[in-house]
Amino acid sequence: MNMEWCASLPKLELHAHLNGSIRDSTLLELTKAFIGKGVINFSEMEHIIRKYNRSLEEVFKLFDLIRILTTDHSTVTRITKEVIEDFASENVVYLELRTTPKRNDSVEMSKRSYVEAVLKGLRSVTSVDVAFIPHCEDSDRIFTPLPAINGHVRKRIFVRLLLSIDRRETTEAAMETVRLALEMRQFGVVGIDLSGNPSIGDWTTYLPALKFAREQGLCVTLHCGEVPNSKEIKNMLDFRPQRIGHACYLGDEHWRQLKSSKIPVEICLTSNVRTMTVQSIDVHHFVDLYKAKHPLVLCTDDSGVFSTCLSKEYKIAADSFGLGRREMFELSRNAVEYIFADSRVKEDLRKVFNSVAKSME
Ligand code: 6MZ
Repeated sequence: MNMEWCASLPKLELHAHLNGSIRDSTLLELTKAFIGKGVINFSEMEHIIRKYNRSLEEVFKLFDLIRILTTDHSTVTRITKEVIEDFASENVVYLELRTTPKRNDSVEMSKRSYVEAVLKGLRSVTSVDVAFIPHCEDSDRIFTPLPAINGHVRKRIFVRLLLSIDRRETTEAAMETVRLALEMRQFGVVGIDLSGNPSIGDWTTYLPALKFAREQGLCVTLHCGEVPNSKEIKNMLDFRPQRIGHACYLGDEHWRQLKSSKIPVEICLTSNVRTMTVQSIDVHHFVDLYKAKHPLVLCTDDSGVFSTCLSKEYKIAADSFGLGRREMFELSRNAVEYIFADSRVKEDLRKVFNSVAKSME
């Protein structure tokens, strides 16, 4: 599949972690700024950043290092801005960006001020139009091309936020994140994600917070089956989240349950192959789910950490599974139905795809 075509296709990104999506150049620049402070070892950090295949455990070590580099408000704002620009530049028309609100007393950061720094990042994007405040979008605006300036049509992107609960947190900390998400709904927070090192913690710790989120009308997505843990996978599917991410270590019984539940799956091909949670791309469960017409969406997970982008994930899927342009277009279009934003946004996105479909005829 032609990479240019994959890049030009309108796409939706529903599984992207902010701190996993930092540009390599920014990460190295931030690392250099820490040289001599005795906090990190630059050559070790550079080696880890440039390493290709990493086990899941190594990936989480890298996240701990990244966390050290991105602990102040201005860096959070900067990386948010860059991540939005990068997704928009490859024609992502809707992005659900997830991030774990963090408290850092040394820089007077609370979970709330962390999210405010993310929002500042969204507001500071100038190279593309960013629509992130619900009910503020003019429904005609998003798909009607603006007049070209110097031959360039301004790109537009819808952005919504998911607040992540890290599996290292306590029940109370998870509750605080959910309460924050509820307060921040007016600024485009639409849901809660459970993520973090899947070998750590027991997900029932977060169940009270996840149930509360759902009762209050927030959508929930869970990292499910990144490691073999049959009981947890079953319990997560029983919970019936609005979406799940990964779904790598599901047994026959889980597959049956998943398929009958129709819970959409966020598929992260490169991430799964690089962290060896699937043996190789040709045995990836995408094929089984796709053939079963199960709701699924291609995502990057951590475009920075895994040196990928959404267009590349589409190309990999097309090349690995023998899908043509029509199938890839429909795959992208179907994702509209699985977003957490409201029906107005869905309607606008359907129009985007309808107008592109017409131009393809
Ligand atoms: C589980 C993951 C992840 O939240 O600091 N994260 N959790 N599985 C994965 N697959 C490889 N990739 C990223 O972004 C980084 C955080 O997202 C979660 C981890 O908790 C990581 O620390 P934020 O913006």
